[in-house]
Order: sequence, then structure tokens, then C-alpha cells
Amino acid sequence: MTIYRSPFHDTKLPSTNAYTFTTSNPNNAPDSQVLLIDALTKKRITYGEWKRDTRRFATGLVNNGFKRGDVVAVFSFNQYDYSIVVFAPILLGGIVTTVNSAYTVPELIHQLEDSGATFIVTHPELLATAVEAAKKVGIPPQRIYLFGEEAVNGFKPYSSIFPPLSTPESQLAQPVNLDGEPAATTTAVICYSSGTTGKSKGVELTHLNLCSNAAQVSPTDSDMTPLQTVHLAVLPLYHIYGIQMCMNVAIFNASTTVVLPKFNPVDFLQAIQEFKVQTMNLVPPQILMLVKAPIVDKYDLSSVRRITSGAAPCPPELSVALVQKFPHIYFRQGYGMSELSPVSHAGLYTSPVHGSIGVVAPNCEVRLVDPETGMDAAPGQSGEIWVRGPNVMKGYRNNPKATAETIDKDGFLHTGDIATVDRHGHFFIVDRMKELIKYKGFQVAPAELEAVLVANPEIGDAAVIGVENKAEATEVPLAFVVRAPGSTITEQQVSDYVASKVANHKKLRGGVRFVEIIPKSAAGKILRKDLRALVAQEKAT
Ligand code: 4UU
Repeated sequence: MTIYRSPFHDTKLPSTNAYTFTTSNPNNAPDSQVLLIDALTKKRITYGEWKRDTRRFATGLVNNGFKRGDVVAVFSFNQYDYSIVVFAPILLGGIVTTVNSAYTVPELIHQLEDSGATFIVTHPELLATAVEAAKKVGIPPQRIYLFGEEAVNGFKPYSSIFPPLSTPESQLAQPVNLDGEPAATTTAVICYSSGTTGKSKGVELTHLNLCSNAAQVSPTDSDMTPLQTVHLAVLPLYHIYGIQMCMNVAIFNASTTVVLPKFNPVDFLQAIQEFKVQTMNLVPPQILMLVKAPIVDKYDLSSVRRITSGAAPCPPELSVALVQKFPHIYFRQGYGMSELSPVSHAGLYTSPVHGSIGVVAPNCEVRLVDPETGMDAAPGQSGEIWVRGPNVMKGYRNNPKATAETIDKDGFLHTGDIATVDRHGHFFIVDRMKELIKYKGFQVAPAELEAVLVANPEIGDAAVIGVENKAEATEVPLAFVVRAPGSTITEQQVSDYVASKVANHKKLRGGVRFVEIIPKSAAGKILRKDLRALVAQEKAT
């Protein structure tokens, strides 16, 4: 059996409370260092204020009945103080579940129910959705708090439960001691992912998972110094890529993080210029924008040193074009998965291999396995990436069956991604065998869209696959639909119907095609491969 390992030595794993790790301050940042800046309002939070307010919010939660193991749902687009709300329950040995801010009421209900959330922190713009979902799952209104400083319809800011500023530090909540084994068994974060099949599931990540992954990423970063930089958080902070890179790792390094509430090209470019941003984690469509959009030339991006792309494939032509246009930028890809906390592979900024997701992260063991035979892929051949390491999730919440289907008895997590590896250990993703579709890095689960489609009485059967949209450097979902007998539903009506039921990123941007029958295996499984082959064949002719 061939196991691929990192070119880096294993690193010491910080088996402790994730708050304790995140604030361990290896760079000796002073409390006066600016940790967070709101790109739009320019409000700032220093390192000292961040630690104090995170503990004040934790204290307020306890005063309102929060107990170890309880779950806080954070339902908001990016806020500069988002990490305060995330780390307060974590320091108490509680759990945070971060929710996609585009979610509709039913999508939010599913996550609240499945995670067992009993508190919600949301944004005034999303309050109506939060209140409706909370009512359905029985979360009382006095446990719904807001970002910002204003009360809205009787709902108060989360800071309203802080103890007074004069409270001595000794009376604020302390991080619970999870040193050793408890760090490996205590869940800190539950993020939602469809994994390799089916609908969205709760990925339970422990304190050890989070701390380990931050420590694992460090060596791949540190071929460049300094680690303390001005970092831009434009990725959604509810996604694991944002949770780890824009909060956990950024705070650990005491980087000044400029937070953008939502991505749009003008605010993004303005923030880079104004705050002299040096490092950014992005997704491929944002790289495409930097390369292609004429508006980019109006801004001074000379401060930028390092860009990582992840969450979806970045074609080599795109990253080559980026570094040709901006010769002062070092580029690499990272690869990961929510279930891997998330990073198992990362490139090295100073020796880029375009098109590669990088080398294996320290403390990870990787296999490439032929999905047909279950044996090692032959040298030079592609195989499914299997990963074992301290960053592999605890499991899917309330779902031992799905957990057992994803993590095998030897502890390897089967990613559903197909890759090759060159003789220097650079991995290249060549295909995806799982159902998942990535729209601009956001997850779209075909099974979920199929369930929405067949719930419509005008639709007899349906299947969804991802198709490439090169112009936007992304995949988009395409639906194959069998009309119910007698139905005359149109493509537009199907699209509009789906759009009315799901979050924006799940819309059928790849279109709708009517067919007579959905190809299925003898066991009734949709043969997505056949549908993909059909699209590929049409493209070729
Ligand atoms: C081709 O997308 C993520 C996590 C991404 C991430 C995080 C930190 C990347 C780099 C980094 O430094 O998680 P999920 O769970 O939303 O989606 C996981 C799936 C993978 O299984 C794979 O199919 O997203 C796809 N993916 C990629 N595909 C992730 N990164 C890449 C990549 N190239 N670089």
C-alpha cells in the first residue's frame, strides 16, 4: 500500500481548547494591535478588545442559560466581529453552527433542527427569516440576538447581554480546560456539507480538528515571512474555508483582518487599495475577475503578496495569467473539504506548480485508490484521494451510517475527488466522482435540488448534474426533468419554481432540459455519469 506524506515534518498537535490555541499569540502581538477592521464602516477591534469581548459574550451566554455542549447558530453574512460570536461558545466548550446567509426558511430550519441549536445570532436584514425558522423549531425570541448596535422589533444586539465594561477580568468566563483527550472528543463547530452524496449533513469538527489544521497549514505558509500581515476576509465566514483561514489562522497569527460583508468587485478592490492588503484567500471566479475585469486597472494592488485559491478547481491558464499580470503576487492553491477541517493539501508560494492543489499537509497520510478495484492506483494513474490525519472530522451529526460510508475502518476519509500525483508529490485534481456541484465554491447538492423538483406535482422525475461555465470559471447546476403526465410546465417555470425554494447559489443556472426518462441503475440510483457523458458528447459534436 502506498501512502503519500508531506515533505514537511509532522508538527506538534495543539490538543487544547480552540480558543486557547487561537489566542496563544506566537507572534507576541500587543493587545493594542488592530485585529479586525470593517472594510465599509472602518470600525476597528484590537486584539485586547477581541479577547475581552469574546469572553464578555461568553459570560452573557452563560447568564442566559447557555451550558457546555449547547449550540449557537450564527446566521449572517460577514461582519467584522463575526469571530467574537463564533469563539464565545467555543471557549465555553459549547458548539457553533455557522449558517449560509442566503438560506431560505426551510433550509435554515433543517440546520437548526439537525444541529440542535438553542441560540441564534443573526443580522437585522435576515431577522424575519431567523424569527420564522426559530418559531418552527421552538427557539424563544429572547435567545435571538443581532449583529450591530441597534435593537430591531424588540430583538437586541448580542452585545446587550455583555456584563459591564468595568467587570474585572477574573469575573469573565474562562476557556474550559480541554487539554489532552477532551480536545479530540469535544465538538467545537458543526458546518454543513453534502459530503459525497445526499443532502446537507452536519460535519462535527472538534477542538483538536480545528487547532491541528491551523498548525498543519502553517509550515506550508511559512516559506514566506512575516506571518503577521494585513489579510482580507472576503470569503464567507460561515464556510469552513473562511472559518479556518480568515478567523482561526488569522487570529492565531494576529494578522490584521479586513472584513468585507459581501463580495462585489468595487468594495473588494477598494478595500485592497485602502488597507494595503497583503494576503487573501479567494475562489477561482475572484481570480478570474482580477485577471479579466477592466475595473481592476483603476486600483493600486501593489500591496498584495500572497493569494491562495481553493474550494473549486483553478485552471493553470488562470493562475498563470494572474501572476503574469501581477508579477509581485505569489500564488498557490489549497485543497480541502469541510470534513477535513478543511485542508489536506496546499501548494508552496515560492515554488508554484500551476494547476496543482499542492503537496500533502504535515500529519496527513494520503492514498490514491482506484475506485473500481479498491487498490492503489497504478503509478501515473488517477485515483480517489483518501485522507487520514488529525484533521479528519469526528463524524456527521446524528448520522453514523453516512459517517461509516465516508470514513473507513482504518480511519481514511474518502473524498470523492479523483487526482493524480507527480514524482515530486504535487497532486492534481482531474475529476470528481461524488455528486457535489460547486457553484463559485458554494456547495450545491444535486439530491437536494432533485427532492425540490420532484415535490412539484407537475414533475414526474428529475436529475441534476454540474456543467462547466468557462466564462465564469465555475460549474452550474443543470436539471433533467421528466414532466408528469399531462403537464405542460416550461423550462422557465421549472427554473422559477426552484429559485423560489432555495438559496440563490442553488438556482438552475445551467438550465432545464426535458427528457422522457432519467437513467437509473438496477438499484434505482440516478446514473449521473450517463447524463454527464451525454452533455460531454453534445459539446464535442
Ligand atoms: C479542486 O471547499 C471546501 C474547502 C476548501 C478549502 C479550504 C481551505 C480549500 C483550500 C483551503 O486552503 O470545502 P467543501 O466541503 O465546501 O467542498 C469540498 C470539495 C472538495 O471535495 C473538492 O471537490 O470542494 C472541491 N475542492 C477543490 N476542487 C476544494 N478545493 C479544491 C481545489 N481544486 N483546490
